[in-house]
Amino acid sequence: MKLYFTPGACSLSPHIVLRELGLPFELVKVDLATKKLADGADFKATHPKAYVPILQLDDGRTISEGPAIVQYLADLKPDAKLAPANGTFERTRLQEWLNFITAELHKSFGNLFHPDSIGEKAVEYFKAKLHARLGAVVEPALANNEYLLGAQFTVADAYLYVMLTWAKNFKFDFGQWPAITRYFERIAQRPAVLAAHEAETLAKKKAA
Ligand SMILES: N[C@@H](CCC(=O)N[C@@H](CS)C(=O)NCC(=O)O)C(=O)O
Repeated sequence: MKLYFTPGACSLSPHIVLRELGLPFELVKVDLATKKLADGADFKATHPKAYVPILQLDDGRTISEGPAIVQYLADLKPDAKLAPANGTFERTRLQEWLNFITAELHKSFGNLFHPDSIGEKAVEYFKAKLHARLGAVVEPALANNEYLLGAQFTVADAYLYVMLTWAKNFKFDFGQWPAITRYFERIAQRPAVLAAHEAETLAKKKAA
């Protein structure tokens, strides 16, 4: 499998999941500004969406959309329990979280990466929205739970963790969220997460 990724982007979520599962994979770096791969190839030829993450299977088929990719990966190794079994209530709960993260957090954070295009008012609007979602939804969900679904780390935690790395970079005040702080620190120490960060830092340093 190949994971098309950009260092520090939302593709870090499936990257972590691949490492958690111990699956063999190749990282292919994408320059999102030029939509080019490191060898100069056009990323649009891999997938018309031309955004990361894209997972390419060994038979050439591609999967886009982070929440779909991580569930596909988790189902390859059900014993690792990164996703509850399909058809169960718990699986629906996982999908509820994945959809919340993608629609309510990811897309609002996405806007913050383009302050010049959206303007100061919109930046303040999306920051306030994110603070509200994190404070009112995520913090209470983690107050008595190690992970979003309880005691088990799942693909939703890998995705939320990436959102929290962005919150850190945008200097959100974690002091107001003790449960989120403990959660973030716990996940940051997982060997798969450390290895993914190391690989992405290395890739970032390499010339495009
Ligand atoms: N709906 C997609 C969104 C992915 C996305 O927003 N990717 C960003 C990086 S975090 C990207 O590639 N942006 C470049 C672009 O939109 O052209 C998903 O959930 O996977």
